[in-house]
Amino acid sequence: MKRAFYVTTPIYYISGNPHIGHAYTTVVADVLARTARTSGPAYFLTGTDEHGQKVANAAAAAGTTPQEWCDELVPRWQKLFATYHVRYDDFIRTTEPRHESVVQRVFERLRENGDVYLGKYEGWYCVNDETFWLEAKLVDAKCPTCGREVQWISEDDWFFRLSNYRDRLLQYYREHPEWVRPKSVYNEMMALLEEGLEDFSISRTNFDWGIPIPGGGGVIYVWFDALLNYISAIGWSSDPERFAAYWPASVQLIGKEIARFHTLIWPAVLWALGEQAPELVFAHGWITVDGQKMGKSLGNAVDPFALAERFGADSLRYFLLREAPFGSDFSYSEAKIAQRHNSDLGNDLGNLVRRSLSMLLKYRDGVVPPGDAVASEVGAAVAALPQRVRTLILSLDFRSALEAVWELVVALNRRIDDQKPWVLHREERDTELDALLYDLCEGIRWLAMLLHPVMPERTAEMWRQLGATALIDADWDAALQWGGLPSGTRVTLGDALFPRIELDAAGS
Ligand code: ME8
Repeated sequence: MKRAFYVTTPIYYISGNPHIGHAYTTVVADVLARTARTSGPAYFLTGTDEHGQKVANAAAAAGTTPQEWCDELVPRWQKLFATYHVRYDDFIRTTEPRHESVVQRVFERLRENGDVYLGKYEGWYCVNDETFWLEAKLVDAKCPTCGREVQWISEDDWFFRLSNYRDRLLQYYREHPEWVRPKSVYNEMMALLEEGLEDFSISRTNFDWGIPIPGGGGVIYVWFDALLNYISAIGWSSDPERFAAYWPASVQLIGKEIARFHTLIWPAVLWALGEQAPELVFAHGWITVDGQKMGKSLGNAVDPFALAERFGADSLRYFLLREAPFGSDFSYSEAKIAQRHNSDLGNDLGNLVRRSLSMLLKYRDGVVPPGDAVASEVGAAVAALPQRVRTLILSLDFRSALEAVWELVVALNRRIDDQKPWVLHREERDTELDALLYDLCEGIRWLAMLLHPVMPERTAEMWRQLGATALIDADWDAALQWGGLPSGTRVTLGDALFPRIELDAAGS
């Protein structure tokens, strides 16, 4: 079996409603998986993190059991992803037996080989982040990440021998300087490694909403449980052939606040199991509002459903990938979304499609004329574009990838302005007009395919208006040869692809 491009998102806590930050990481993973599929197999996993005190507290506050609470909330996440046209291959819930059995097996395996041992835990714990903190890391005696009160915990716990893996981690970081990106996060993790790593507790006895420790003695710490979703979903220990087709993951996407778990603890756990570390962990930046991370806890979360209704999910997907270099924080505002929508999508792309198809209807009854693929200058200029776009996307430089695609949008618009089809028509220069109209339609076909991973729904509409009958998500190398659109194809003009959104109404 050819090894698939395996991409994951964090699994989300279902302690409240999803917000646009959750859509962000998942959309990025979707774009990666869809792009990888243009040249081979891909597998995309997302899901929900359902155990732990935070979810148990949310359920208690709602007067329900944790399981009922989770069952009620999971569909909201699934609806969010459907609204944003996300096509995952698997959605894992940590309360599913297929996951729980793997976590227990891992625990037993590590207890047998001595990586897990019984000790006494005393220390500070933040329930909101489900994280233990050293006293020295607290800020004003509060959690350094979310600023909430921490609680003192003292109990007999099972520990994971993380300290044993420090040297191997250091060596791995030095030999693989690109395995954690962006560089700022790599450097931060390297600094933590140099300070030293302590063993950490992986069991809890003061509440019971979690996976039971085999043989009794409490439940497994939610983070230890959660990280294992990335391998339980693909058949670790139950389906070795399937597991080998996917692991190690190609890209694990996370927000930067959970880098410590994914780039220090996670590789060590994998090594303890005799497995490889993922190829890349990319810890992206935050969507911020007034300089603060958007989140449930700060009460500044934006409802992703309302947003999709207002701007269109595909415009938001485009905005999220185009607005800032991937990795950095970026501030969110409706005015900025409207600006991207109106300018890049409406004026550049939408108008190109509209102008081209209207001219084809006017001058050629909506039927694509024969072109001259060999002599086409645009065709020659864009021959290497698909490969370039794919490489940029798979190296997570979404912004540059979109800029590269826009070179084609700009080139086609410029050809209309320079060659003035209405003049060609008036002067009856039919061969030139045919060649131009053909290139415009073929260019639109290319744009629809190249932008399909980013805007799956709007590009499908472009495809429909173009009258294209082949598959829009076909292998790029085979389908993106200039001249691929058959002459004789009949186009139809539909509604505007990106109807203008007034800035005032969008809160500018
Ligand atoms: O941490 N900007 O779950 P979580 C960008 N269950 N991305 C954001 C964001 C923002 N303002 N807010 C959230 C957990 N995210 C654990 C993970 S994994 C084994 C367990 C995204 O519900 C981002 O990907 O708090 C972040 O890491 C994730 O949601 C956190 O989701």
